[in-house]
Amino acid sequence: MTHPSTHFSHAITRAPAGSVTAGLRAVDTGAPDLARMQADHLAYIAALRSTGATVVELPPLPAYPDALFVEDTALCLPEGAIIMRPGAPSRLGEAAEMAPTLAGFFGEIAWIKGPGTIEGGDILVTGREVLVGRSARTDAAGVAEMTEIAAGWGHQVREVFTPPGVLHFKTDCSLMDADTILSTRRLAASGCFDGYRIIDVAEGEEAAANAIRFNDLVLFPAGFPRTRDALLTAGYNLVEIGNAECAKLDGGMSCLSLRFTPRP
Ligand code: CIR
Repeated sequence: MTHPSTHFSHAITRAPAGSVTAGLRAVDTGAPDLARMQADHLAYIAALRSTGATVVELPPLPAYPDALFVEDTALCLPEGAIIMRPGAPSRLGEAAEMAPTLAGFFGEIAWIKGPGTIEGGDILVTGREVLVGRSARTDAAGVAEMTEIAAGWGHQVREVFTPPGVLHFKTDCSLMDADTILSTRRLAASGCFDGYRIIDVAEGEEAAANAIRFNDLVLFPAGFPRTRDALLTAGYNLVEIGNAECAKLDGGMSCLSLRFTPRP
């Protein structure tokens, strides 16, 4: 069944810049390999396009090493787009860079003005509500400002908490269909998904939790066979995308795109 939380006509991506080697990371496991990251990025875009969607590919932004992780710059809802206010100081300027592109698709553009901060990686839009996880990047004031805007557009927003040490709420979960969430056990244990159908990420494969449902496909990071098999058994169509280079910067499938359907 198609649903606005899983089915989209458009996506926006941004190509990685050479400066990506200076991207933020919690633990340094070595510099990402740009050529390999570019190849994975192209495979990701091809997978999005294979569903029939239009993908807008933005050029690299060398001044912002993390700018390929476009998801953090905005929240796209059917009624309009909300430009985020990233909590990482080095990423603050990325949001304004995204605004003109979104203005070409949405009549309504709202801005998080601050002083609070909020990043798109902390927001999961399900078939029922908008879940927003407080984290080291998303604070109470940022959640409150976003909530006021989204509520004005008719959305129910629920504040939850990202586990300590986890970058973003969606680092640990993904929407598979309007009522089904792929989640790590450590996040689901908080009870934040009670009432949803939960598919557990396999023990030891926590990095598989960040996937995206995009139209009839699930874009899934390569290298997590037990979680992949659980999703295949549950009946999802999967495409595996290499994520080893983005993972060095704590990035995953959701971070690499904004997904939306413009209102005619
Ligand atoms: C950062 O620390 O901001 C980037 N290196 C990774 C951002 C990942 N974005 C996401 O999970 N939405």
